[in-house]
Amino acid sequence: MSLEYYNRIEVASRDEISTLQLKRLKHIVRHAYNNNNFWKNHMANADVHPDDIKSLQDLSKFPFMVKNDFRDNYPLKLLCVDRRDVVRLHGSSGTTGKPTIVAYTKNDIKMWSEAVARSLVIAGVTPDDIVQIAYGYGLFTGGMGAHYGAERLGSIVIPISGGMTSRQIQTIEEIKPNAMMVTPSYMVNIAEAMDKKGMDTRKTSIRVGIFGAEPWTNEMRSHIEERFDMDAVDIYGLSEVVGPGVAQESVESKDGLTIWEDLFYPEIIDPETGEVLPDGEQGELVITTLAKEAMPVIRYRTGDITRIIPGDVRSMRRIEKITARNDDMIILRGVNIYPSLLEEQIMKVPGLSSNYLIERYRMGAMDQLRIRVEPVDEEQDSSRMQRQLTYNIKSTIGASVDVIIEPLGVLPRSEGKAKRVVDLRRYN
Ligand code: DLL
Repeated sequence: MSLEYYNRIEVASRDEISTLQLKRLKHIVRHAYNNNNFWKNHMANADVHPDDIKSLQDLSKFPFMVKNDFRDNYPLKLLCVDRRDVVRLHGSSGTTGKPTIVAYTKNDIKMWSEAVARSLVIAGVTPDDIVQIAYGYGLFTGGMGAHYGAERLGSIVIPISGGMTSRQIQTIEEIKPNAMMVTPSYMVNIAEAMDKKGMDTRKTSIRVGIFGAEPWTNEMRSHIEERFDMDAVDIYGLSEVVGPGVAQESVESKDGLTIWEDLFYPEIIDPETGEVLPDGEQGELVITTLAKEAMPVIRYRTGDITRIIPGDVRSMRRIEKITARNDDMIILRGVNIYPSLLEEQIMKVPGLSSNYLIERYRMGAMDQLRIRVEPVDEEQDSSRMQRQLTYNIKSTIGASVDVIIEPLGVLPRSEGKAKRVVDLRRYN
């Protein structure tokens, strides 16, 4: 354990951590029940009461909370504190219907900033570093969340936000950041723009990239690390819980993300039955906030698929890298396909870039899948890459998909969360 910690609890004994978790859990469940009607009814309907929490395991008797509970209680009906104590709102734009809003007290912002500061420490960032934050600022939690955490750590923050790619590059060139916080897809976009300008991406000052807000594979990690000659680590979070910084991969192991268990209590459930699964088994991540005042969540179903694994650089447990969500699985003629499995195969074909788009469409009564992908440059042999990718997908995933090698520059470039899957079925 060579990394210095931010807060002593990160390296405390397991006993000490669980004692603190239980104390906080009792408090948060009572806080929600006493101060908000949604929570009172939610618990009453499931026939449970705050007094039922005698051990951490008792949490499994409590009902789940889902994203729709946020939509149904939009904007502020989930508030568990006086409105005067709220200092900030964030939210998601809501691709389907109503947006969601989350609220924070001063203490919530402090807690969240600490979670991000801890995350930066295990990512290898120090107070002496300059951190360029290219997550979007605004209602999205990425920019402001990263910002407050990096400031809390004492680094120099460049709040550049997402977009303005040439300004990003100029800043990298002239202000020489040591760390970059950005979505992995936007980092690839920045690399491409630097190539176009004839700049050497391997010669920047950036030592580490803290990438998240969207799924990305280990193949993508190798690609980015190679391209920039830097370390690429994973940061996880979600707005309903707090934003970025719920869990973070360490630069030492790059193998699973330490979850800040004194603040966020993780469970893994079977998504079909709701049953809690033991550590090590794969299922849906469910989170209970242990220290959030304004809008605590109790057993929030994240939709993200992972497993819990033991701690390494900290006493706190880790979650495995999240490469799939419950709702992004594509079932193609009986074969289950996650977009990340396709990304893995694309990145393994020499000559293909990470600019790809998966299109679902219908031919007759049959669902079909098409992968459109660009080569790294015009020198590549398209028919070789087309054959190789089609064959690899068929032999590893077992599905027949159409592969189209596109000319350079036709696919959309990401400046934030990349949209990798497009559903065209209603147009066919
Ligand atoms: O994306 C918060 C965030 C900002 C995390 C910046 C990391 C960095 P939402 O917009 O609410 O919040 O989206 C949350 O994004 O449930 C996951 O499905 C996905 N996600 C976030 N981080 C990762 C990651 C922010 N590291 C949803 N790997 C989550 C895979 C991720 N998926």
